[in-house]
Amino acid sequence: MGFLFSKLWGLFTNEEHKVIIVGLDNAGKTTILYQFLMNEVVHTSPTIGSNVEEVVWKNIRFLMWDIGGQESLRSSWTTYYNNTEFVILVIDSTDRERLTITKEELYSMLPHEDLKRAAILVFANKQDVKGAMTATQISQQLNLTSIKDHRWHIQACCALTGEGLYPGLEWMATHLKK
Ligand code: G3D
Ligand code: MG
Repeated sequence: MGFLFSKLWGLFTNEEHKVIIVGLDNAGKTTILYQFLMNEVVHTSPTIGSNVEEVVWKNIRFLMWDIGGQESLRSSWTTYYNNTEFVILVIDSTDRERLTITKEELYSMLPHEDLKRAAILVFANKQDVKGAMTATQISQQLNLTSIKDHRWHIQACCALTGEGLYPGLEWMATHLKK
C-alpha cells in the first residue's frame, strides 16, 4: 500500500530525482551541467560552493547539484548526499596523475549511508583531447567491476561538444529508483 501510494504520488507530483555531480576541480563538472541546460558552451570559473539546476529530459526532472571539487571543498561533499539518487562522477581523462585521487574519493563515498541506493554514472570527459585515456582504461584503473553494491556505468564524453552526455542521461533514465 505504502509502495503503491508513493508510486502514485510520484506520478502526480512528477517528482524530482536528485543528482550530485562530483569530481576533482577542472574535470568539467560545471561545463557538463550547463551543456545539459542550454546545449552551448559557457565560460566557467572555478566553482566556489555549488551550482544547482533543474534539468528536464524526456519528462523526467533531475535536480543536479554541481559541487565544487577543490581539495578544500571535498570534505563538504557529504552534506549534499542526503536523498541522492545518482552520483555523476566526472573525470578529466587527460589527468593521469590525479586518477588515483579520484579513485580514493570514489571509494570513500560509496559506503556512505545516504548513498546506499545511489547509482553511479562515471563520465570519462575530454575525449576530444589527443592522448586522453579511454573509458575502458579508466574503468580498469578505478576497478569499477569490483563495485557490487551500486549500479554503475561509465560513459566516454566531451563536454565541449556534448558528445556522450545524452547517452549518460539515457542510462540514468533507465535506472531511476523504483
Ligand atoms: P569543473 O567544474 O569540474 O571544475 P569546468 O570544470 O567545467 O570548469 O571545466 C574546466 C576546464 O575544462 C574548462 O577550461 C573547460 O572548458 C574545460 N573542459 C571541460 N570539458 C571539456 C572537454 O570535454 N574537452 C576539453 N578539451 N576541455 C573541456 P578553461 O580553459 O575554461 O578553464
Ligand atoms: Mg565547476
